Amino acid sequence: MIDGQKTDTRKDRKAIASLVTPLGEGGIGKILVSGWNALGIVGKVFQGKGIADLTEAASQRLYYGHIEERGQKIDEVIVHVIKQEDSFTGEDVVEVNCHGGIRVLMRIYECMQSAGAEGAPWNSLVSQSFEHARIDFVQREALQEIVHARTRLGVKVLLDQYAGALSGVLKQGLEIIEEIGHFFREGEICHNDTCVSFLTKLVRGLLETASFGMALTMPQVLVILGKPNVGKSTLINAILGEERMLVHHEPGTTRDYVSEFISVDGIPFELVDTAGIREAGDELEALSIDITQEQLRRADKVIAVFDNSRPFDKEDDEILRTLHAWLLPEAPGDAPQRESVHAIIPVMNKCDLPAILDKSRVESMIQQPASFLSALNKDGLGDLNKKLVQEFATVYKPMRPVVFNKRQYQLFTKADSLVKKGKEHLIIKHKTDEALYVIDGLKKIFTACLRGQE
Ligand SMILES: Nc1nc2c(ncn2[C@@H]2O[C@H](COP(=O)(O)OP(=O)(O)OP(=O)(O)O)[C@@H](O)[C@H]2O)c(=O)[nH]1
Ligand SMILES: [Mg+2]
Repeated sequence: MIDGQKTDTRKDRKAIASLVTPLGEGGIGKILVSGWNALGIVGKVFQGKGIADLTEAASQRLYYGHIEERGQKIDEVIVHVIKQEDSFTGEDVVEVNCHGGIRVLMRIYECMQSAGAEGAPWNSLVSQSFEHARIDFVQREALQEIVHARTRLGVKVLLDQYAGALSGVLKQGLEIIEEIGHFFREGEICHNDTCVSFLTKLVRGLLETASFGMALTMPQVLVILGKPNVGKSTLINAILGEERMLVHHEPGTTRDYVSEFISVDGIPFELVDTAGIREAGDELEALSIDITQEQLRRADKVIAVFDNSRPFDKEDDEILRTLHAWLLPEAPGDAPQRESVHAIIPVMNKCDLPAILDKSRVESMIQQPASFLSALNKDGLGDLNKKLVQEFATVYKPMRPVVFNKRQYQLFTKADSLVKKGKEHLIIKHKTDEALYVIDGLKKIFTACLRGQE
């Protein structure tokens, strides 16, 4: 009876068909059909060479043939059959490899739907895999992030998390939590102090990887700010290594903002050039300054550029005031939004010319040592790059567990404060109730991280 019910729910669920390659011109396109009856569905429209009925296909085999609808050939294809026991989704999978191109791909996609599959985005396959416990929630998140990764390092770290680096440590943590819990419930001898200190280190260690991991999956917005003509666009060109930004000796060259993605030691940034801030002379200038302010609001970091070859003036002062306002809390009473330590990087540009600027005016306000460089000659960029990534441990070791999104970060922040608050209870053996409360809380957090519940 129970078995019968199981089979029914399985059969109630429709197979899904997903376009797993982008719709566009290309040598090959791929559609995946996944579900208990995937072979039957594809079999309705597949005329294979040497195989009359696709449901009799062997797992992990390729079959050549055509997709046909009402006797009309739609495309020449190679299908790859992967039976449930071998498949990523945990259900039977048929990969239909056809020619690339919007028309062919869409037509076959429609055929699969007429044959009984439900059209779904590619990440539904990842969800199916999660539902069948082929992967846990952290692995699912890693897999979904890989397609958005901007740098090679990002892909590497996410692939390791998909392979189970973070999940492994979480499972290890759960075992330790169980062990400590067991001690309190049964009063058995265990090396409790060692367990607790191991757990504390584990949570702390994971939390410390979060800024690195989140920087990989959510590129920081890096805004270049400065009064007109200090060399902002030249600096961006130097960083990008190409003449992308419009540079001109007249102040006010950049009117709109331009952004580009860059990688510094594998950490992605969205680099935003802006119009120089100063008192607006005309309406167009006022508009470009508004656009700069708007970009500033979404900035995670600011490179504040000053001209080292000219005296500090009212316009530079305006930049310092703008930066000061940027650091302030959004509403009175809120915590400051940004830590000034890593958020503002002062840059003295045009160091190929004699130094005139009084740098102490800048450094005293920003409280950061400035980078001295010449954007024109591409001199001194190494120091700036170092400052951009100084807060991230970019020397990555294979299979290191890394916290890589906000959800995980928030869970570990909770775990960290729980461990901190409950540490004494966990070590002092007679405070059983308090200890069990902490243990229960930690167990919930670790489980939520692995299974995806709140
Ligand atoms: N000597 C020297 N000149 C530079 C340097 N960097 C930029 N310049 C020159 O300064 C002028 C202005 O450069 P831009 O990069 O357009 O300056 P900007 O800050 O983007 O100016 P706006 O877009 O007008 O706000 C150009 O003539 C550049 O060639 C430098 O390091 N040394
Ligand atoms: Mg410019």
